[in-house]
Order: sequence, then structure tokens, then C-alpha cells
Amino acid sequence: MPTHYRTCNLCEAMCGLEIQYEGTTVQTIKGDKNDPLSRGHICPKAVGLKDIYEDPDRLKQPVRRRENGWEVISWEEAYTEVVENIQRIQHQHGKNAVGAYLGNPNAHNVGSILFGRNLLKTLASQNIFSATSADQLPHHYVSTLLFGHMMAIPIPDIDRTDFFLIIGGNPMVSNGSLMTAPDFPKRLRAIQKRGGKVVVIDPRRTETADKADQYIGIKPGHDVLLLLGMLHHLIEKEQVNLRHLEPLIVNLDTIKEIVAPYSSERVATPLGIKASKIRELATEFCSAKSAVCYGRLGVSTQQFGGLCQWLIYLLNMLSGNLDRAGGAMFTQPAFDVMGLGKSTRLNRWKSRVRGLPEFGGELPCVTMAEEMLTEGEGQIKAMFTVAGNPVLSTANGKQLEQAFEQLDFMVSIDIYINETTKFANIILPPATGLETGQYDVIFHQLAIRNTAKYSPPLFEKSDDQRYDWEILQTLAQRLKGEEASLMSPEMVLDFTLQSSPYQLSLAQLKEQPHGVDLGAMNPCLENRLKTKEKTINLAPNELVADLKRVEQSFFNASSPSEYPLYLISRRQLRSNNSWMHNSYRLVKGPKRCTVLIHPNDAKNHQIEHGQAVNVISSKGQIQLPAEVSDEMLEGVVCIPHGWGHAREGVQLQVAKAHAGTSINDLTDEYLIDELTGNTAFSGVRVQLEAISQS
Ligand SMILES: Nc1nc2c(c(=O)[nH]1)N[C@H]1C(S)=C(S)[C@@H](COP(=O)(O)OP(=O)(O)OC[C@H]3O[C@@H](n4cnc5c(=O)[nH]c(N)nc54)[C@H](O)[C@@H]3O)O[C@H]1N2
Ligand SMILES: Nc1nc2c(c(=O)[nH]1)N[C@H]1C(S)=C(S)[C@@H](COP(=O)(O)OP(=O)(O)OC[C@H]3O[C@@H](n4cnc5c(=O)[nH]c(N)nc54)[C@H](O)[C@@H]3O)O[C@H]1N2
Ligand code: SF4
Ligand SMILES: [Mo]
Repeated sequence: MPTHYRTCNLCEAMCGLEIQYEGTTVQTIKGDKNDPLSRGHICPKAVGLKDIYEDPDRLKQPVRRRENGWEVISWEEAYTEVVENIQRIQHQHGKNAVGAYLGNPNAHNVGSILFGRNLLKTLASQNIFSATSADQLPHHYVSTLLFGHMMAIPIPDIDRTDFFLIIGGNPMVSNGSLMTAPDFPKRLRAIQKRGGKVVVIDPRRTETADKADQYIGIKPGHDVLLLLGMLHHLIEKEQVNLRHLEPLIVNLDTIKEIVAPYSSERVATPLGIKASKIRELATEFCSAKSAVCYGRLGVSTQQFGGLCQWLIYLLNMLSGNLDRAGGAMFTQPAFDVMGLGKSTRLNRWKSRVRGLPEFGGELPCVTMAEEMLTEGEGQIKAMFTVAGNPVLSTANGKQLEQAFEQLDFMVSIDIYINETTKFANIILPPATGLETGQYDVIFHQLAIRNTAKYSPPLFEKSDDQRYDWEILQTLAQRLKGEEASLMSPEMVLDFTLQSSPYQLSLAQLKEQPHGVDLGAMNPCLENRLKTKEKTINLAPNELVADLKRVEQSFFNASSPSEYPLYLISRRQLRSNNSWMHNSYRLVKGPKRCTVLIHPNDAKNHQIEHGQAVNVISSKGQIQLPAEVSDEMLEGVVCIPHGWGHAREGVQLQVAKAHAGTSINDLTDEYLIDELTGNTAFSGVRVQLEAISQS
């Protein structure tokens, strides 16, 4: 049977796959043992690639919404209708009247990464949104202020570290994020085998915490206090050790001043973690041979996301662990996105209704619905959604449904008729997954080891299908009235790879189907620093000023809330955000869309394991089964995101039969990190109500 090797494009882990197939049928999908990064690891989602390829609900031709249902139309008809409507609305209401939302799969798609910007440039709208501001915007923000580029994100060197401090990440399930680390379970064990230590800080004793050496429970949104307390101890004990960063560092004295009020004793009370424990953690971190603090989704999607990432960068820098083996390091990928553009720009405009700041050409996605619903000049009248499902993925999805419903025109580039795309007038479906060529432009940049790999399409797309990049290019060209360009992603890839220091070519990569190993990360800070002055300002004004919110939130008396519990989210091994629940083998088994409740909270509310409960926030309420579990910190409940497929008009047969409910019907578009505008999914206040069993 013929065998095909490729990289899985579903999550950030970039696992190498070995696929056996006959004709156009996939027989088996296994891990590729010869992939230098993933070394044979895969997760249960990999077989989802076969299910997506074969999915009868997947769209292959454009469709138009009519009063009595969807009709298949030709590409020509679809493009013409889209271009006419977008131009009509631009002429009537101006460029800002056309908005766009870009979802997560764009980051996994080489064509969309290389060609998607052309459409955005053509639209020239200030109303561009993406999943970035429901996810990792705080990382980009802090990287821009400290290192001069949104992609200058230091990656934990977990293959060499002696102390791995994980705050708000669950890589045993997520397989790592802003840390492409396939085969995380083995890599974690390897740290322990070589005598290192892994510590997890999380409101839930997660799958990662279970495998760690130490777990510390924390109240959602309180991490900023822990980090300030740790830095305070580090500075007080004169453990600052800048090593080779010394000549580059500016404003260390300011850091000493601003951290001074946050002794472990002072932060301990609002934080709910003993002062001695905070000091111990700081001491262990500083005295380890090498150490790295890694903060991910749980400390990004919360009210102090920007501050948390800043303090984490500081902890790594001041303890001498930035740009050093076993610490936080910069990658040197063969395709270097930092080499392409200018340094990142921010704050060039503000959102019209709420005045939240732009970052890298985008506005926070929490402002999207209000920009559609609030009348006045600059109101959004038409939207593109590209590989995104914001109705399930962004805060207050119900409001977004109302907003999409009343648009003048909407286009979705997507493979499904789902909770978001059902509102589109026209859906343009791309070829996807096994039908595409792949080079992970973004995730090689964020990987714990430098490697390069190109995967050709396994199956040819049909003549009547289009790639994402072809759709994006065609729309951009027709909106501009230009001739079609002859460039393809492969051409850009080849050119860029050849001009990299590794001097690779696409042809060479094609000869190495398992990928090419370019070695461990190396110290390279001076090359990666993109600030104008070539220095690192430890204390940018924006970040320093934001500390006043810490004082207001934690050190002023607050009144008790009518919503006594905190809500957080969770990821599940067999889910991928909102869009893979149409694969039967990924959804079968016991119901997974449950609310986890600590036994004491369950007792207080007279809730039994398995009982249906209402979870209520100021934005709405949802009903789901309770799962009583001591893995929760008392006072915190937890619901997975990406469920809620029972909405009318969704054409996903399997997902509808395993619908669940959407956590984002509870989350609040006004609960944000005010500094960056990132959504705060963590820490939404809720109450529970047992539903009596009849
Ligand atoms: N409460 C809560 N909400 C969250 C999170 C959380 O932890 N808690 N996590 C947040 C995070 S980290 C993220 S990244 C966002 C994700 O938010 P989104 O990116 O908006 O949502 P996805 O579920 O990834 O939706 C992906 C869409 O792309 C389509 N698609 C899949 N493959 C392709 C393709 O090849 N081409 C095209 N054009 N379309 C394709 C799918 O059908 C689906 O409609 O959700 C965020 N929302
Ligand atoms: N199986 C699977 N894998 C995925 C995805 C998926 O949907 N399914 N999605 C992919 C995407 S888009 C992303 S961005 C990555 C994300 O990858 P991770 O960052 O690992 O994300 P999560 O697994 O959501 O882990 C976040 C953790 O933060 C904790 N947390 C919540 N609030 C707080 C808080 O206030 N403080 C602290 N300290 N912790 C908190 C949660 O309990 C959770 O354990 O995963 C990717 N991988
Ligand atoms: S961990 Fe991610 S990249 Fe690896 S097989 Fe699973 S979904 Fe694919
Ligand atoms: Mo994400």
C-alpha cells in the first residue's frame, strides 16, 4: 500500500504523520517515527483528517443562501456576487463598513498566511478582527514593547530545562501552544528523569498537573499577584543575574521600584497562596541550573493578560534564563516571518464604539458585534469570516448572532455551514487538509527545536475546488480590478527558504518527506531584537501604568457579587476548538460538555454528580450536566469551549447529535484585559442552579 508522509495541520504540535492509502481512501494514519520533531507522536485528532476529507457535510462548491435553503452556485457567480455587494457597500458607506474576522485555521494554512494579507490590504478597513484577541494577543503585545516584534516570542527550551514552571497551560491535552512541542508527555518525563522539576499553577488540577512534581491551585485572574510576589523576592534576595543581557537592558531600577510594594506577605492574602510558598517557588526557580516560566492561555485570556506576560518575561530575564539553553529562547526558523515585515505597529486607531486600541492592523474581537449593531458613520454593514466560528468562539456569542443576522451582506470562506457561516449570503469553500500542500510558516517559528518540513497534497483537489489562497487572491484582485497574479505559495516559500541562512529549497524539502532537523535553539538574542534602539526596555510606560488596576482590583475592599463562582474553560483531547465535532469517532462516548464543580460547591448547591444544572452569568444561562470533581479549586467551575451545535440551521449531522452548549453564551464582551483588549474568558462570574430531577 502506498505511504504518504505529512505534517498534521490541526493544532500547533506539527506532528509528523504516516498515512497509508489506496486510491483516494485513507486506510491508516499513524505517527511518523522519523519526523525529527514529533518522533512518532500523534493524538486521537489526527484520524480526524480522514473524517474531514470524507465528511458528507463538507462543502465543495460555493453555496448561496435563499429563503428556502441553500443553493449550489458556480465560482464565477459567487465571486461576481461577492464583489458587487462589497463594492456597493464600500461606495455607499466607506471602507470601514466592510469588516473581516479571521479564525484559527488560517495560522495553520501556508496559503492563507502568505496571501491573506492581500485581501485585507484591498479592503483597507479598520474593522479587522481575529482569534488572536481571544487568545495570545498579550504575548504579541509584550513582545512588541520589549523586543520590537510581535513574533519575537521566547519559547521554553523544555528539552534542556531543569525547572519548568507552567502557568495557565495544559500541554498534556493541548499539545502545547506558543510552544510547538509534539510528544509533550515524553518530553515532560524526560525533564523529571534528568532530575528536573515541573510545577503547574492552575485553578484546575489538570492532566498536566497530574504528571507534574508540584501543583499549586490559584484563583482565576490572580496570577499577577503571584508573579509580582516572586519578582519581589528575587529582587530582595539580590538574585538578579542579567548575564549577557546586561548591556542591552534599560530601566532595571524602575522595575525594582514598582515591584517594591508587592512583598509575598502583602500579595498572599488576596492571592490565597501562603507567602512562604511564594518565596519558596521564587527561590527554587532562581537556584535551578536552568529554569523557564511559561504562561499560556489561562494567563492570556484573563483581565491581567498583558501584565502577566510582562512579569513572566521579566522573571525569565532577571533570573538569567532568557536566551540561554534550558531557559526561554528565540527560534531561528528557515522561513522567518520576523525577517519579512517591519516591526509591529500598534495603537494607530481605536474602535469606533468603545475606543479600544488597534494592534497589528486589528481591533479586539470583543468589539466586533457592537461595531455591527451600533448605528452611525463607520458602522459595519458587511462582513467576511475566514476560517472562523466566532459565534461559538468569542465572548457573548448570542449578541454576535444578532449582529450577523442584521448585516446587509456576509461572506464566509469555510468548509461547513455552521453556527457562524449559516448567516452568510455566500459561502466559498476551500480544499482543505489532505488536499493541500503544507509548510508551517507560523509554528516552525514557535517550536522548541528548529526543523523544516514541506508536505505535498496527498489527494488532488477536484478541478472545481479552490484553495484558500486562490479564493483570497481572486477576491483581492477582483475588488482591485487587477489581472490574476501567477504567484503561488510554493513559489514564495521556495524563494524565502533559499534566501535563509540555511539555504534550503523547496525541492530539497520535497526530497526529505520526514522533515529536516536544523538543531536545538541557540542563543541569538542580538539578531532577534527588533527594537529601534537595539535595547530592551524592561519598563515600558504602558505596562507600568497598568499596575494601577492591580491596586484597584485586589487591594480595595470589594462588595460580594451576586455571582459567587468563577468560570474557566477547558480543552479536551478529542476536540479542536469548535469545528471537529462532526467526526463520530471524536465525539462518541460519554457526554463531554459538562460543568466541573468542586464537591463542596456541589454540596452547597445540592447538586449531584450527573444532575442537570443551569449555569447563569450576567450575559445568559446554559444548561448542562454537572460533573463533581475535586480537581477543581473550590469556588471555580469549568466548562469546555466550542460546543453548542443545536442552533437552528447548522448543517453538521454528527455534531448536532452531540450538541452540548456554548460556554460563550455566558462570557462577557466587556470582561477584558483593558490593556490589550484581549478577551477575559477566565474569571467570568457565575452562579449555579440545580434543576430538580422529575
Ligand atoms: N470560552 C472560551 N472561548 C474560546 C477559547 C477558550 O479557551 N475558552 N479559546 C479561544 C482560542 S485559543 C481560539 S484560537 C479561538 C478559535 O476561534 P475560531 O478560529 O473563530 O474558531 P474555530 O473553532 O477554530 O473555527 C474554525 C473555523 O474554520 C473552519 N475551517 C476549518 N478548516 C478550514 C480550512 O482549511 N479553510 C477554511 N477557510 N476554513 C476552515 C471551520 O469549519 C470553522 O468554522 O476560540 C477562542 N474561544
Ligand atoms: N485537544 C485540543 N488541543 C488544542 C486545542 C483544542 O481545542 N483541543 N486548541 C488549540 C489552541 S487554539 C490553543 S490556543 C492551545 C491552547 O493551549 P493551552 O494554553 O495549553 O490551553 P488550555 O488547555 O486551554 O490550558 C489553559 C489552562 O489555563 C487554566 N486557567 C484558566 N484560567 C486561569 C487563570 O486565571 N490562571 C491560571 N494560572 N490558569 C488558568 C485552565 O484551567 C487550563 O488548564 O491549544 C491548542 N490545542
Ligand atoms: S497533537 Fe495536534 S498536530 Fe499532533 S496529531 Fe494531534 S492534532 Fe495533529
Ligand atoms: Mo487558540
